[in-house]
Amino acid sequence: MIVDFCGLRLRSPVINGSGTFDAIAARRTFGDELLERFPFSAFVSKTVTLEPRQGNPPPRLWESPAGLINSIGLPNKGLRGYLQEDLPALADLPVPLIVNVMGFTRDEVAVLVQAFGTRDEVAALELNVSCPNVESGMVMGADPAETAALVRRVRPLTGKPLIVKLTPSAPDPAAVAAAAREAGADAVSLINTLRGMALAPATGRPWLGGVTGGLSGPAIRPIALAQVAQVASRVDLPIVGMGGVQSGRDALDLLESGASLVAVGTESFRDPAAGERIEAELEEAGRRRPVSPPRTAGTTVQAVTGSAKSPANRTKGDGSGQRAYT
Ligand code: RRO
Repeated sequence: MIVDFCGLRLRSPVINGSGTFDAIAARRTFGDELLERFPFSAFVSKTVTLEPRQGNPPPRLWESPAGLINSIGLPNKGLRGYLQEDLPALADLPVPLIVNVMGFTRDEVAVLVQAFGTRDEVAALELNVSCPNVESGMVMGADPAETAALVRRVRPLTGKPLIVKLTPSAPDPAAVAAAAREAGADAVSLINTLRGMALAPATGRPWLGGVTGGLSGPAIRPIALAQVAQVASRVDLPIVGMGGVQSGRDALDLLESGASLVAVGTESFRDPAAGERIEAELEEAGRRRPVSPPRTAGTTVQAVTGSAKSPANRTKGDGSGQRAYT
């Protein structure tokens, strides 16, 4: 299932959703076995901001009947700490590294894109314009014009692929995707979480320290499917589809709806090896129900050639947009 995504050659279409798999902690826990059997074909980092952040006060998680509400609040070491401590560790991973960045102003994002966009360890950048857990409550990616202005500002700063992570809360996510494309984005990823809330049973007061949080997991899968299909039908850009993927069938559904890659998120909290399982299930499901040719240029999925365990190589794709799923 070799995939060519924006010039990155990946062993399969299955990657992780930002912030849902801590590769550095997993390396400490599983040792070199993690490198030999890395569960995803590319690794997407947790969001990095310019300055270090503590994140939101606890509690930060609430399990709902079919999902998870998080109010993590972007804890991270900031650009400097990330470059010094995390980037060298992540450069050891056997798959391409996609760094997810977020800023509170366009200038902040520009500094981050410039810094990561010139590093050999980084294969691509994901612009997070969709975090639901910031104090201002403002989400840049809800507005097509704001999103376009951001992409236009940072596009000249790197030759690496720029993926824009969309919010499901935009009135018209396809309009935001179209604006991102016009401004020079190479791909979009969707969906981020949906704002939700839970009350503590004992007090009737909000459970989460951040009061509200982002809902993920199977509860949002139908929304993801609908939004991916809508963006795919209106915008000619490769899509990373995500939202409640738990099985190869779920992944296949997103691919059939127009995604070129699929990201596994909440399921990795339950099973850190979920990516590997879903990759195997997808291969099997794809044999039974082949994916129709894509409507999107810039992505190629080829027949299985060789071991799924072999490290992904980075090569430029031919952008032919042909896809055969066998
Ligand atoms: O850190 C978070 O609270 C968070 C982020 Br950056 C995001 O993009 N989506 C989410 O559900 N939580």
